[in-house]
Formats: sequence, structure tokens, C-alpha cells
Amino acid sequence: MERTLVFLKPDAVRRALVGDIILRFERKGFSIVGLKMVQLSEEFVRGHYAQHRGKDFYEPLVRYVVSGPVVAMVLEGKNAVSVVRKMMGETFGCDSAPGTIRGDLALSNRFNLIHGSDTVETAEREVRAFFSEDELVRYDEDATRWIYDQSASEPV
Ligand code: 3AN
Repeated sequence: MERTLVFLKPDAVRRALVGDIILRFERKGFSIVGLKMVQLSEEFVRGHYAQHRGKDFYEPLVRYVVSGPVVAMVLEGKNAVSVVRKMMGETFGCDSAPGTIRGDLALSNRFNLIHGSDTVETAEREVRAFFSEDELVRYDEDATRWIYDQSASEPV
């Protein structure tokens, strides 16, 4: 099953929206297979956003993401990467549709609450960067057979 890396940014923590956002993922049917609160280092954040280095929003973005603790998690489920991206909404809160996390909870063009991996390849890299193998768990979920039709060779 596909995995993706999500972290809830310092504004989500400070605005006490962590529970609301995690609840959305749980209700959708994702399994949380890794979860921790962490203060990211500036060096780590600069590397994470390396593709944006040199852009005008890069320095404010780094300052924002290191400004307080984040809640990082690994979510597992069918098409996890793209489903989480849809649930997040657009990059900016004011452009995001109601019903999405940013559409319901954010208005800013900077403080946008959440990061989610943008491709399956990025997700694999980001999961490894944020979590060691022994921080990721495996468990049977009784609900899984009601989240997917498991009568085929893979969950549908
Ligand atoms: P998303 O988080 O929607 O995947 P990315 O991956 O393109 O967006 O950009 C990473 C982060 O960089 C965004 N979450 C946002 O905080 C910031 N960012 C991206 N584009 C802009 C922009 N044009 N102006 C300000 N911040 C931006």
C-alpha cells in the first residue's frame, strides 16, 4: 500500500489544529504508521525545500517552518500521495476549495498549515528523511476490510 509523508507546520500546532487535521486523515481511511512531534533544524528545512532555493519566498518559508515544532506523520493507504494532496487543497489557503484542509482552515499565502509529498518518489525519500525504520509501525486494523473491497488480488 502506498505511503506518503505529511507534516503539520508550526501554524497548525500553534492554532491547535493538529487534532482536526489528523481526524480528517483517519476518517478518510488512512492508517497512521508513523507519528511524532519534532523541531526541525534550519539545515534540514533548507534541504527539504532545496528546489525552491533562490526564489523570493525561500527565506521566509525556511523561517516559518523552523519557527516552532511540527507534527510529522507517515500515512498509508490507496493512492496516498495524490489523495492527501487533494485533501490539502491548493498551495495558498485563499485559492483552496472549501472542504479541503487549507480551504477550510487557512487564508494566508505563506502560512498554509501542512506539507504533503508531491510524488511517490518524493514520498519515499521524505519518509526516510523524517523517520527511521524502527519509528514506523505495522499493525492489523479491523476496519481495513470495510475501507477497501479486499475480494480481489489487491484492495479496491
Ligand atoms: P505545496 O505545499 O502546495 O505542495 P510546493 O511544494 O510547491 O507547495 O511549495 C512548498 C512550499 O513553498 C509551500 N507549501 C509554500 O509554503 C511555499 N510556496 C510555494 N510557492 C510559493 C509562492 N509562490 N509564494 C510563497 N510561498 C510559496
